[in-house]
Parts: sequence; C-alpha cells; structure tokens
Amino acid sequence: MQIYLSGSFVDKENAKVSVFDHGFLYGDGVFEGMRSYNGKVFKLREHMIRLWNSAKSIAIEIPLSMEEMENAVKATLHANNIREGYVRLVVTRGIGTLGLDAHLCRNPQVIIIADHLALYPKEFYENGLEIVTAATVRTNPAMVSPQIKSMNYLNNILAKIEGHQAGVSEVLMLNTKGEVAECSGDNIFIWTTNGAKSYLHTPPAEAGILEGITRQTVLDIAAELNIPVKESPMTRHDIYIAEECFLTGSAAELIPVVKLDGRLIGSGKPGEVTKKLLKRFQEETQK
Ligand code: PXG
Repeated sequence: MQIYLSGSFVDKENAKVSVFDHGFLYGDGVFEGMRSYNGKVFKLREHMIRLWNSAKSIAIEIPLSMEEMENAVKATLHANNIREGYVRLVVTRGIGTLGLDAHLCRNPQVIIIADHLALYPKEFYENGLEIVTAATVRTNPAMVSPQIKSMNYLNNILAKIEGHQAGVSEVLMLNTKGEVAECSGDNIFIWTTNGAKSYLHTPPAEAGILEGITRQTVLDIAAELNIPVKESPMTRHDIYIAEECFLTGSAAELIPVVKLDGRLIGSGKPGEVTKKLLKRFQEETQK
C-alpha cells in the first residue's frame, strides 16, 4: 500500500509522522473521509471545500491548492489501483514543540490513505439498524463547532463506546438543549406524518452537527423528486413516532434504522421512502 505523505508516496510500513506533530500531541488537525466509485471520487470538490473550511476555522493554511489536493487524492487511488474504495485525507498542524503554540508549527502535514472499505454487514441494509441514545452530549458549537471535521473525535468516540457496550453499532447524540443532533459518524433523517402531511425531517445545521455531504446529496435528491423536507429542531419523540428513519454518511451511504431506545420505528422494517432515496443515491454515485 502506497501512502501519500506530504508530497511523496511511501510504503505503509514507512508512512510515519513525528511524535512532535501537533496532530498527534493535541488532535490538532482536520480530515475528510470520502468514497470512490468506479475510480471516481464522489463529490470530491464538496469534500475539498469542507476541508478548506475546517482548516480555515482552526487557522491552518493548507500547503496545496485545491486542484493540487484533488490531483493528489486521484494519484493516491491510482497508485493503489483502487476503483471502489475509501480515501482518508488528513492535514495536521505539523511538527512543533511541547506546548500548545500552533504558530511554532511551520509545516502542516498532508496524509492521504486510500483503502478498501469495511462496510456495515449487508443484513443491516436489508433489515435495518438498531440504535440507542448516548449519554455523551454532542459538542456545543459555542465550544468547538461540530462543523469542523477535526482530528479531535473523542466526543464521537465516547458516544460510540456507549453503543458498543449496549450491543449496537451506531448511537444517537443529542445537543446541549436535548434536541437530536446526529449519530457518532452519520447524519439522521426521518420520514414522518403530521396530520395530512408527510415529509422528510432532519436536524438543521444550528442543532450542532457536521453538515454531511451525503446529507446534502439526500436533500438535493428529495428536492428533485418533489419530496417535502423540513430542516428544523427534532426530538427523540419525533423519531419514536416516525414511519421511517435512516442515517447518511460517506461510509454508510443510506442505512435504515428500525429501532431507537427499544422502540420499533414504523413497521420495524426499512421503509419505502428510504429505499427509493437509496436507489436514487446509488444511481448518483454511478454517474
Ligand atoms: N457526522 C459526523 C460526526 C461525521 O463524522 C458524518 C456526519 C457524515 O458526513 P458525510 O460528509 O460523510 O456524509 C460524518 C462523516 C472516517 C469516517 O473515519 C468519517 C466519517 C464517517 C465515517 C468514517 O474517515 N465522518
């Protein structure tokens, strides 16, 4: 396996960073996770824009142009002969001293790993996932914005550990107001009926979420299919009484959820709207 490490390709065994890199010492850096279908990275430009926004927010200047970075991503896939896979791109603050001084780190490091993807088992897509609510609250945007895809994922990891202990593979996270935010590594949608109206519902950016690129793709598909959408605060109650629920993420794509906190959602089987959106999403990735 060939890893892109700040301008050159090195073998996996030699792909190492310094213990003085602030990415390692402090989780000081940003990343992206994206997928390649048929040798083409899905929504590459959107991932680059989010990476640049994350870096800007934490005052890291990425040492490449966006075009150069896109070419480096493509070259990494090519060097590893991967057409269907996953790309993990990391930009760290770079080597510094012991101490928080970011300005002493002069050279941000760029790391690109292309690999095959370990998916959720097929049965989860067919039968749907069970999730539980984590006690770990999603980071308040007044502290660090969840819109920054930073190397500091402890908040999400702690929630995911709770899920593992409860025997489920994903967990729901609430914000400090007690509203639904997102899952540890996926955004959440429901399909619900209120009176005579049925619509897709997902928490808004203001709920304190990572604005997923898959989430945006689903919103675009819904608009195109004339499926009504509400982006507004959501509670767990809304999910308990929904007809359908699914999660979105670059790795998971669209995955149905059939149980939350022991309550069956809808019929307890992946729903028709979820299936329709998944089918359309898959077409989109094959373009
Ligand atoms: N929320 C969080 C907190 C995430 O980390 C998403 C939502 C979905 O965003 P996208 O843009 O993928 O639709 C994410 C995605 C990894 C990895 O280890 C990263 C994520 C998901 C799965 C794996 O590279 N982040």
